[in-house]
Amino acid sequence: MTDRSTLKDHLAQQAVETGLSELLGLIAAACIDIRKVVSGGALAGVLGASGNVNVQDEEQKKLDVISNDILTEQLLASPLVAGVASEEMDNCQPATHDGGKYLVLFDPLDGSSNIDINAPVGTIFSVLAAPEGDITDVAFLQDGRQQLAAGYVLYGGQTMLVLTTGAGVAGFTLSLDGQWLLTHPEIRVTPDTKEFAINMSNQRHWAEGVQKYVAGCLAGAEGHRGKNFNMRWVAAMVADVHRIMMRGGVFLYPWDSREPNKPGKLRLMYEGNPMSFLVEQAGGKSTTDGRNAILDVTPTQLHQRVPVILGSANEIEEIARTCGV
Ligand code: AFP
Repeated sequence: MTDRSTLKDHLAQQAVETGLSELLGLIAAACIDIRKVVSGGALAGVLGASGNVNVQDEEQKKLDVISNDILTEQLLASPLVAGVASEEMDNCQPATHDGGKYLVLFDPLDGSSNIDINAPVGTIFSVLAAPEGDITDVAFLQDGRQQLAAGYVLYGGQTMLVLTTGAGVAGFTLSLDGQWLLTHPEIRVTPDTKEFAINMSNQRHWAEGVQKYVAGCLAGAEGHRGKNFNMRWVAAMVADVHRIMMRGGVFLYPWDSREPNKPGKLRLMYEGNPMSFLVEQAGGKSTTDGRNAILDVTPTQLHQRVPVILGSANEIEEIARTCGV
């Protein structure tokens, strides 16, 4: 027996509307199914490439496809859902029934390069209100401030769901008997940090401001920051953001010059927006470049990319100052 609140209790206590609460329960349940398939690994024959590429020309892993199918099938079966969009699908999929109130966007398995090495992966999701009329890709092009809920599930040492409905951020741990139990009632991102996360192998491609910021961190106590920094990079945004939720830090996947017509690697609708909503609800900050908030970016395409800088509020302000804004 436990006296911890379940996900359902918590949403009821927060007075989340019944439909949204039910929908979040469905997403959380689908993620338990994804957890089971991920855990099967080589025994279940689910590791390795699927042989396909996605709309962004990235190789899909078998588990990307399986996770995408689980979420798509389970969500579209619900009368609450009007349509879904995924990092792994070219276009949105409208429901075949009428009357769904919600749109769900997801990166079904973030951190694909971690799958075959048994390192952390996760699912990221975002919920929007469905507009009147036919559901096409355009219906999903709502800015990040319109999100009704966002969250992620981290398939790590523990399986955790971290969720916001716009009134703070709560974390739930999946119990051995399959219940989401509230373990982190009020997650706050510490305002100060000595930890940064960036893929250093791209250093030569970054803009000058980011070069200067990271050089300041690397200079440590002898440099102008006057303190030593630690660096971490899991290559799964879910895990990097979770670390920031737990102990602060900053995460940067900034603009770089590799493909100047692509303004970043990460996807606005499946990564940038949901993670920014979570981080801001936990007291952190998020920006594309130090000046502009990710949540204010007007989406023009479902698979749009965006530079992402987020985490501890004071450190994001330091980045903004260093980047000259
Ligand atoms: P996938 O979306 O293909 O799983 O990639 C993961 C990711 O978008 C994000 O989760 C990581 O932070 C980032 O890519 C890692 O990128 P690098 O491979 O360039 O380090």
